[in-house]
Amino acid sequence: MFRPIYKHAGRQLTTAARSTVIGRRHLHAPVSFDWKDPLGSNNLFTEEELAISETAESYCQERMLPRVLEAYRNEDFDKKILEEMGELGLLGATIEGYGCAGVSSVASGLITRAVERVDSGYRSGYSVQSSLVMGGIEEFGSEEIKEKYLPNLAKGKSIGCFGLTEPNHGSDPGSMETTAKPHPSKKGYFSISGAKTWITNSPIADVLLVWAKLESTGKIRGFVIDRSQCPPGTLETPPIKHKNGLRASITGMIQLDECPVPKANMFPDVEGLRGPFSCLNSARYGIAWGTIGALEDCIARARDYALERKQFKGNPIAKYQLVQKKLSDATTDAAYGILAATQVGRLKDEGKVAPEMISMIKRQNCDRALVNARVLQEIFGGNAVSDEYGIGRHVANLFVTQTYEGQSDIHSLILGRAITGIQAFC
Ligand code: TGC
Ligand code: FAD
Repeated sequence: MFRPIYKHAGRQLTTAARSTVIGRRHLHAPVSFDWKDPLGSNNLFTEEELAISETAESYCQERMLPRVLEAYRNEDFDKKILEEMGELGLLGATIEGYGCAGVSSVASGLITRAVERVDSGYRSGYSVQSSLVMGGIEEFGSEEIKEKYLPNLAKGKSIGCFGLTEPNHGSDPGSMETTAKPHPSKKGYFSISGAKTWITNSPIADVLLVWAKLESTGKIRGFVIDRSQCPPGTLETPPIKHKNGLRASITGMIQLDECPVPKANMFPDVEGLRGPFSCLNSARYGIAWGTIGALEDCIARARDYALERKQFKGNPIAKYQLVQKKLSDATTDAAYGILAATQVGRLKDEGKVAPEMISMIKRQNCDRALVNARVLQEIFGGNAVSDEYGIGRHVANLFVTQTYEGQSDIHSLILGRAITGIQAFC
């Protein structure tokens, strides 16, 4: 009643082809292990994806990395970085048209990984611009809005921010208080009032994608607010200073006081949380790639350090088993993380991705990156405390990545709901 497996194996192949395949298996030269790509994920990428990754990695290592230490110390985001990324076609890279490159989701993941290998703060600026703002406008904006804003956002000539979180509503954005109602004196305009907080790029943003409840329906709608069109006193974006993580990124509030916004700037066809969460799907997917880039940088730094630092009879600390275990754990989690993100990226482009898959890789990769980075930090001993070794910066940043775009426990609940069918949020 059971079919022996040799009858299935090679079923689609002719006998001759099958014996060639089997023969080839034996002819393969032994493959050496590459600690930088432990499970050979590079074999899963197309030539185009590998070329895009190389461009992004070269730019990030040659142009971004030299700036990051000072930027982090001074809590300073150099907005020219977005312009440089725009020149290379890296912004909104999956979008077709409007000056964007139209690459695969895996290619965009590889870009994100390259950026976050340098710093999560730079990746944050990049993700907000590309996935949350450009992605949102591309998915939900009218043609007029797309043509007006996407080309300059793609060049990094204008900067975007995404306002969902409020002072009283973070994990639960559905309870937001920001409202939009018909403007009392400007026909064809809404008047938007409310406050958003912890908003990446807000102090320097030209284009603010803000989510607010329409007073008449109580439904959440998306509004593209153009700073240049806001009368004085109706829009303020004060920075939030003295952060202890993500210091190379700029973060602030959005304060709206009866801000007039043209009705044409409201996303016409999407209402409810589906709007912001659809944008978040892409951004969360990107974070899953990015955090592994940060972890890979921690691994490379820790490995170099462990090979150079000598303790006890002149032995490099890399000789000791406990140190090796730390490197093995981190390298394994990084390799698994890339495979999972690649799989979800492929499914995304085939239209076969469920949001819970994205929750799974966002949660897992952020958590594993943070845990492993924190353990690798121990390899540096006292030097871990010096910012010049870079590891402490990644650890502080990775705490933030585990918190924003849905804190990890929230993603556990999203997964728990999908697994059990029972809602645990409230
Ligand atoms: P819930 O009942 O689950 O859903 C409400 C509506 O939204 C739809 N939906 C989705 N649609 C598309 N993609 C998704 N991932 C979706 N998730 C939900 C859902 O189908 C439903 O649609 P409809 O048409 O039936 O109304 O809503 P809930 O209020 O129970 O949600 C609970 C919860 C916890 C899942 C949600 O609120 C949540 O995810 N909270 C986390 C908040 C969050 O992620 N905030 C991110 C702020 S932005 C940010 O952090 C940017 S940082 C960027 C950087 O610097 O890199
Ligand atoms: P809370 O919602 O108050 O949660 C606090 C804790 O309680 C968390 O551990 C959470 O998991 C837990 N918790 C809450 N509810 C439950 C529950 N039902 N069950 C179990 N545990 C629960 N937002 C934007 O809109 N745009 C941005 O660009 C942006 N950029 C950011 C940049 C930085 C540097 C930071 C730090 C945040 C940014 N955020 C942004 C906000 C971010 O998305 C929120 O901080 C995040 O969603 C968590 O919300 P909260 O801080 O209000 O925490």
